Amino acid sequence: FQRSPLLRSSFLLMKWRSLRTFMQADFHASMKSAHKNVRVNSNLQRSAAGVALFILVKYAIINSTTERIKESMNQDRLNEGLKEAVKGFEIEGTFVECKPCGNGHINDTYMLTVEKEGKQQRYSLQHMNRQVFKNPVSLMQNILKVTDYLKEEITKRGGQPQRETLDFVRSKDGKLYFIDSLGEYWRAYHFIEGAYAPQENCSPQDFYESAVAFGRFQKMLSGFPADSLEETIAGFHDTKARFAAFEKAVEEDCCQRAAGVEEEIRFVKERYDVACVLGELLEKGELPLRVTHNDTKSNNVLIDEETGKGLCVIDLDTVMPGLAVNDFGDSIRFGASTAAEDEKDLSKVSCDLELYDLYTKGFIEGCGGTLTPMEIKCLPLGAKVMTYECGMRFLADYLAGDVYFKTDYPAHNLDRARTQFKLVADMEEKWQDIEAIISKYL
Ligand code: ADP
Ligand code: GN1
Ligand code: MG
Repeated sequence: FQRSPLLRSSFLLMKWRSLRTFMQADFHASMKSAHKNVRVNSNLQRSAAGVALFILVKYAIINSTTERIKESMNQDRLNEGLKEAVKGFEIEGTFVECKPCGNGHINDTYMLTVEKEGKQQRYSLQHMNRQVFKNPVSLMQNILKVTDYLKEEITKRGGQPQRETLDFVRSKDGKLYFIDSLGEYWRAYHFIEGAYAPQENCSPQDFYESAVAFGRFQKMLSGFPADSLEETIAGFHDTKARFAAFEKAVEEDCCQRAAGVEEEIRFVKERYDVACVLGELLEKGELPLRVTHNDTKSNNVLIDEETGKGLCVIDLDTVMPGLAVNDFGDSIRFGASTAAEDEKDLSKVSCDLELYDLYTKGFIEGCGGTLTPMEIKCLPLGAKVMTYECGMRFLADYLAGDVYFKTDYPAHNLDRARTQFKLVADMEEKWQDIEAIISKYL
């Protein structure tokens, strides 16, 4: 399969996706019944279990082969596009290397190095996910408007606009993006040197600095005309709409996975009020609509290696009108957890209140007085809603057959959903302590 393009394309024609979905559902169902069977103490049933296990092993082999073919086909396409994209931008110098960078769930990011006049220069090169971002052109225009505005604000504050916000490299035909021969969209930014993106297990100090940076980002954009931005993903943090999409995924149950996750489905459904609460406060005018980042994981901030301070907020695909409490909340969801987003051992997952406190302090400082008392009061709600929403999105994607988030194994989205629900439950238990933290800042 690896060597024969003919065999690979014929597999593609067989619609590998539906084949895989069918086999996965069948695989899980057979696994369950095989488990039940081996417990029964009759010879006949034992041999039936043997046959079932034999079929299972066969399915497993075909299943993983199909998965590998899918991955290698996608990888081949991506690599081809990458080669074209490297040549598609206004980048001078001789090619040195281009390697994957970061661990986002949506786009594919690379660090490109070229050499010019004996000096190495780096760029961040990104392949946009068209399934998720339906209109990459208006998305790129959003980012240009926001970064142009930020450059002015940074200059006014005496900062360094080239390092403190993203800076596009144009394509050879002067555009903000490059389209490869397969119609895939790519973009390039100047690489911000001497900085790093803190991951989920980062130091408390880096977490705090990320909070200051996201807060400052919010403050700097407080005068930006929100209505000039396109919505890059419709209803991105409309948790009520996410709930409806989740219910649809449960009803359709296209991979027959729902029966195995009844407890998780119940967890989501019992908390419909969590899905509605922020939308209602927004409608009543109790929370203001602002220009927000909407994807505030700590690895979307760069920390300056020399000063240790938050330098630049990156990953601007979802900058849109939104709620400040959601920006706060998404950071808490990711960074105040004691375990990774996909930790399998749920006993390791909880919400660390010291990190919670530290982030609250940094975010409020960074916002520099722009948050209303009601926004500060609602910060814990933002954390709970974002965690609940993210868990619901992971679970909906698991039920839909892993079509949105990148996954490394079949139950990856389910593992992610479970950590989020564990965090929500933990926040509920610690609610009084969390409110005590917030009251210090009111
Ligand atoms: P993703 O959608 O893959 O999360 P990001 O824009 O967050 O994409 O980039 C992924 C990682 O690449 C970041 O965490 C950061 O380490 C690095 N990175 C991206 N752009 C730049 C840049 N302009 N300068 C320096 N590092 C960058
Ligand atoms: C995605 O692309 P990345 O990894 O920064 C997702 C976020 C989720 C996050 C969960 C556009 O972010 O909304 O919170 O995964 N981004 C999009 O880790 O859907
Ligand atoms: Mg990112």
